[in-house]
Amino acid sequence: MRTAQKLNIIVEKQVMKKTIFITGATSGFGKACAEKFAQNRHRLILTGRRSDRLSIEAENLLQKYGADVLTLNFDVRDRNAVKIAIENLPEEWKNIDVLINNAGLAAGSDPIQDGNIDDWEAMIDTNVKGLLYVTKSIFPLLLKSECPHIVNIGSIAGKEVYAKGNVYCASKFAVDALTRGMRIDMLSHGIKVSQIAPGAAETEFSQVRFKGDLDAAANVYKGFAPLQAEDIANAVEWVTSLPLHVNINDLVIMPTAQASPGYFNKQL
Ligand code: NDP
Ligand code: 8X3
Repeated sequence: MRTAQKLNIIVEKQVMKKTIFITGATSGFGKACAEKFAQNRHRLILTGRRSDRLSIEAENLLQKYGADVLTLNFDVRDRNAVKIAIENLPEEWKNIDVLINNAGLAAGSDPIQDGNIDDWEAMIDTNVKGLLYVTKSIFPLLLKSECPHIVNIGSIAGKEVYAKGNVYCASKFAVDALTRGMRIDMLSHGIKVSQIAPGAAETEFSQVRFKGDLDAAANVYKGFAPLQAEDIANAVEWVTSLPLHVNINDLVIMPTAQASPGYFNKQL
């Protein structure tokens, strides 16, 4: 039997307890991933800007699953804050197996000619530059892992553009390109790099996009069954639990009632 095969079998048998670093864990997909991984007894580093939510979540996961959770409070747009937070991780948290680059947002929904420049900057700085800052800082810590893996949360918006999606779509096209580029550059380090690209999912995403207009947000999901955060957490869990020699490069997940951005089977 070849060494790689033997190693696979050993790792699979051990049902490894991994350390999982999740950005944007205060809501939506990131929070659902935290719950899923805590349930499966992994160690978690949860990050986000809303420290009150992080504390409540860590306590909740401890009570429910006895989960070992560290919380880090930073804005992914702040490159120094990202670097300092990760450099100053306690020694026992410096072996990271899985990075889930999830923090992100859409801000606004306007034709590009009417676009708000602050919105553009928020999306590019968070979805693209934030992902880069976190990845660069976490990379050396992944090298100590026996099963290093980066999962980028892209979007169907990174596959096809839609009306008024312009800059958000561009930022997610960038995530798609960066995922492919990372996979090539990190190949020789044995790091798996995957992208999960969801369609419409009911989280706080649309509340953020429409800046707290709850009616506009609810309207997005009217008349069909959107994805739920747990659906994406289940996919992330599956992608990160495959044998060492198997990588899912790209997983596009849509609600059954959505064919592509803008094409829905709505029962209104
Ligand atoms: P939510 O708004 O529910 O969650 C977004 C998370 O990102 C929050 O935890 C938020 O934390 C964090 N975040 C946002 N900006 C920053 C920042 N500057 N620094 C640190 N953390 C930040 O949305 P989703 O769960 O839906 O979104 C998660 C990812 O999935 C995003 O990348 C989004 O683009 C993508 N996506 C969403 C889809 C959907 O339809 N919902 C479909 C396809 C992809 P906090 O505010 O506390 O900092
Ligand atoms: C979020 C999904 O279709 O609103 O990335 O862009 S969509």
